[in-house]
Amino acid sequence: MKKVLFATLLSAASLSHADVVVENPYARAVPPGQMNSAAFMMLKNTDSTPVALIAAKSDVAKSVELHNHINEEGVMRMRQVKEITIPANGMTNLQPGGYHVMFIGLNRDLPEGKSVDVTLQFSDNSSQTVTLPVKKVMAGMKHHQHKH
Ligand SMILES: [Cu+2]
Repeated sequence: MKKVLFATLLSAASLSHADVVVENPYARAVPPGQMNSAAFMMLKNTDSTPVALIAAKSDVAKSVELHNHINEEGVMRMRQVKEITIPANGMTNLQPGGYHVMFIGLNRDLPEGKSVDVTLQFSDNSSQTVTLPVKKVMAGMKHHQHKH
């Protein structure tokens, strides 16, 4: 159903998404009551021109943003970014401590073992919906919380 709606919105655009390959996507499991979480994945660009992830959507959270971590004088802070570029014939890794898709205001709990659908929109007007397993994320995640 969602995909049909999306296809209508993008009717004039190419629906091909052969250029970007999404590998190993997952969402971070969080304890019940937690407001925010994040998703990570490897984005591979198989085309000879750069492309960018420009938006992400999901019904799992009230708002979904693209974020990066920036080290400011030794303190890791999250910043919203307009886009995440994937170089020509290259790859960009969304990982804990770096780029991520931020879920703000979770609409439901995210225990390990569940899954989340996220639609990724790219600068070439392509989009794709991926199903992310919810996993526990170990190292490096202390910095990820919105507590600073
Ligand atoms: Cu974030």
